[in-house]
Amino acid sequence: MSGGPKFLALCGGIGGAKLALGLDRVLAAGQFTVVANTGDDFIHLGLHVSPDIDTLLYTLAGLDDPAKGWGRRDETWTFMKAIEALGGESWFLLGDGDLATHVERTRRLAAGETLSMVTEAFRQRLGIASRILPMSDDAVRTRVRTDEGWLDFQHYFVRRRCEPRMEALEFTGAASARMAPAVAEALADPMLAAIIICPSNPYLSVDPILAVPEMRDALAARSVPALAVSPIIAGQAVKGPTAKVMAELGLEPSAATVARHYEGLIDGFMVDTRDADVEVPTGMRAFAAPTLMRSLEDRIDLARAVLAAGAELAGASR
Ligand code: FO1
Repeated sequence: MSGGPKFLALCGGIGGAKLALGLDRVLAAGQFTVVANTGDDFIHLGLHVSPDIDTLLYTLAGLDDPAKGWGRRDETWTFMKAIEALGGESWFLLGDGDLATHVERTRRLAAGETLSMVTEAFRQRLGIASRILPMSDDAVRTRVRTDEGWLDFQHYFVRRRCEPRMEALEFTGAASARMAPAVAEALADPMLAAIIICPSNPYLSVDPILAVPEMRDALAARSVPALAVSPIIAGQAVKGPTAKVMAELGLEPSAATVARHYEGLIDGFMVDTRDADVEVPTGMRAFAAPTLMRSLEDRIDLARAVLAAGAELAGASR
């Protein structure tokens, strides 16, 4: 375990996990903790599925499927084919290896473990150096109001492929949810040097984390620099529906809009070099670096740029 400075990241799934991997690779064991969105969690086929936690587990363990961005690489689909043949629900794809994660998580939760305990056990078994924590052990569920009515998150995102027009978002259970105990400890750690908001969807993936009152309060009252990385590059989302969601919510899909969204919660905003002229709210500093992460080197380079920006912000506030 390192006695050096510590870093905490807030993260959704695919896009955010790329930066989390870069940070995991450049920081020593014990220096990096990543807090995962659990608003996407749901019970499917009787199993507790935690998509963003699993994307982080698989990505940091080198088990991820880089093509899909979710699930495991070299996956087989015997279970899916069998359940389809029986007329069961087959819209949400659970690979055979991935299925083991959900079965074992569900068993442990039923035996009384918290989601934090289960995630920690999996992290250790998979040999991951950085800590992965759910934002809360209480159930927070993202729901989407659309022109077809209210939809649970995975029904909107996967079953309906984000096609219905989004009108509003709700994070059921967030108002009374407590942040996970280890998240509180990590935030109170005197060695904490910076908080990083990964380039995840601000509305679908980061807002559920910030909807937990203690999380938002901790960020608003931070005593270390916080910085976010824009998931929007030159008005476009790298992957996923961020730009579509922003347009439907009446927001201009731009890095500047994301910066305004995090006003009061961050001190620094990292944009792609193409957006280097971004306008950020007063009191926030903009940084620019190549943020498109295609290779492991890109992930590591961005992680280093983010850490350097955090150090600059800390230096400036001293
Ligand atoms: N995303 C899809 O687009 N289609 C799927 O069938 C699907 C299955 C799936 C299974 C396990 C898992 O952990 C994630 C899965 N995802 C799937 C991804 C996921 O639901 C979303 O990308 C996230 O919730 C958004 O961060």
